[in-house]
Amino acid sequence: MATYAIGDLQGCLDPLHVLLERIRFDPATDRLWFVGDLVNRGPQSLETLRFVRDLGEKAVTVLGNHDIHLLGCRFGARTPRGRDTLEPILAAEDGEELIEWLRGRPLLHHEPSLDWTLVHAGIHPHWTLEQAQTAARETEVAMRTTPAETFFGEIFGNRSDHPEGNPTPIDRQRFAINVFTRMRYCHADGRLDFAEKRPPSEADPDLTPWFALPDRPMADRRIVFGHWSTLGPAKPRGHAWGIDQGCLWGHQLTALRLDDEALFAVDCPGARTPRGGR
Ligand SMILES: [Mn+2]
Repeated sequence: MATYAIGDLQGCLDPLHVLLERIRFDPATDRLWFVGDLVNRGPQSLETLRFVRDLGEKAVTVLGNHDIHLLGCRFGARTPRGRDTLEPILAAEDGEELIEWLRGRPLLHHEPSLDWTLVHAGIHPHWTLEQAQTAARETEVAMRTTPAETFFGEIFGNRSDHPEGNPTPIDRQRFAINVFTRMRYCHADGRLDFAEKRPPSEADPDLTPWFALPDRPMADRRIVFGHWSTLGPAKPRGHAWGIDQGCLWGHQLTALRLDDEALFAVDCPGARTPRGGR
């Protein structure tokens, strides 16, 4: 029995099938953890969503920014953009079931027996595991129980960018979503940056990758994340593994076996050409 974390799919289902063959995935005993961004930009968003949903308890998925964008589009808070490939989901006969399933996914998953934590983008460098879990649970409950038009009407945007200074529950929840699904770099005081997407070697020197800020309470805990296809090779940075290897962009789809940190990768045909960086 093994648990594999799988990188960002973004609607690329064929490479996932090739990867599952490569790791000889056995649904009877193995488990899959998806880092989120199941949908958007790639060619098979609807089919990917159905496939992962149908894995049931054999899979864990956390929400990514593209998944939240899809929910925002469904509930009237966002408009699909030019390169989006979300229309087939919104138009599908089972679209509502898929949307409700997605809306029930967590922002953070922690498995004590493995001592691994799964998130899409990262965990705020000031947070302990317990603080991160509290922020995630509060936001997940609000996402499921607040009227969807209200919740998704409020949670987008950059205005919650610091762990302090979020006076209301919705400000805290917007900050949590920005941390768990969008963060790459932070300022020295822990404030989030939303603009820089380049690799650390080329980035604004005033910015630090979230996992490299000093005195991070979770520095010795194992975290697996996606979202950052320009970060460089899949490897542990501290104990944080970034495994988005840019499947959508014609690079690779990766699986990290959490039990022994063995890495598996398959080449991807490339659904999109980068425009101004990934
Ligand atoms: Mn992402």
